[in-house]
Amino acid sequence: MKRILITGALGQIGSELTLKLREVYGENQVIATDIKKDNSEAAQSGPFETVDVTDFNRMMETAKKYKVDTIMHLAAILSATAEAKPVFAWHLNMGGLMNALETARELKAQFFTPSSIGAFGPSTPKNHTPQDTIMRPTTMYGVNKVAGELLADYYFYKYGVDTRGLRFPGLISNVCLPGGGTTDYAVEIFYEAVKNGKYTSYIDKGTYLDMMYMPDALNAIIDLMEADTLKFKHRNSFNVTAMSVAPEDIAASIARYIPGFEISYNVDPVRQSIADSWPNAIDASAAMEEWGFTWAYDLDRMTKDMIENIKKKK
Ligand code: NAD
Ligand code: AKB
Repeated sequence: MKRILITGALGQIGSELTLKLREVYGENQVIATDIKKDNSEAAQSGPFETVDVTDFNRMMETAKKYKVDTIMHLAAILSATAEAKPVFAWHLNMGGLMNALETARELKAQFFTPSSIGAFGPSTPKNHTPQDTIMRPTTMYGVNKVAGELLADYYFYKYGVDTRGLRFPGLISNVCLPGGGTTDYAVEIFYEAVKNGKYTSYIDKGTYLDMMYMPDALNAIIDLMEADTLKFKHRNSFNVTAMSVAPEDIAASIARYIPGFEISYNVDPVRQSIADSWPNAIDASAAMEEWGFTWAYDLDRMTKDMIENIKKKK
């Protein structure tokens, strides 16, 4: 049975991943950590420790205390915040990752960290973006993600750490709101649709980006970590996606469930230029072939579920 330490466990992914892993492996097997503590279920439903990932000694002490054999490193700042604070982003995203990898090396733990479609850049092929392709991102977040993928590969080749990763698209969810990302609009739009029946998008119409619903993202993490490595040609990180959509596609899907829903645009130049530097639609065939990646939610199925869940919270 795995014993897993999660960093950044109270964020958009961690708040749901912690609960899912506790369901699968048992509540005491999953140690949630974050720089802050709150009243969320992830912080309350099993072991929780306050850990700042830039503090190596604290991370190591916590990992040893619970004798963990798996580290899932989520703590990071996302694309828009990283663009506003590039030096801080380097310090947190790269320093935190190095500390987490060193902890995994010393404890001989399996290791997961997410990369992102943000690892690609304007010279990357925009459509059917291959698994192995040009990666020259023009954002600090993208630079961190490419460097992170290479560093995780290095820890595998040099030290034999079982590192694995996914290049996530924008993740859409309804438990913890995202913060500081470029794709956050694709979550906000659902909350505003339920609350006000309209949404002003900071990303322009016609901007296609990959997206995925959180339940599919959580299953992808577990499937990847449980996968037999026999068929692996890659490790860090696999392209995964469930849909390629523009704001008007999400709006049209919402209008099927909330008649009269309206979208308007007030484009934020910073986040728009980040979005424009990312692919329209990535190719996830390596993940499908090497460990059986699959997904359940297309746009309409996700929209229905998002709206039902957000309405329940009202
Ligand atoms: P998030 O911003 O929602 O959560 C990050 C968490 O890290 C927060 O709970 C925050 O308190 C914590 N944190 C910040 N600084 C910390 C520190 N110094 N020490 C410990 N914890 C700290 O982020 P998320 O969306 O859950 O993303 C998690 C990972 O997944 C990141 O690496 C991100 O780049 C990646 N990712 C996310 C998405 C997405 O759409 N959410 C897409 C692609 C990749
Ligand atoms: C962001 O927009 O920064 C994230 C991501 C796609 O990595 N959601």
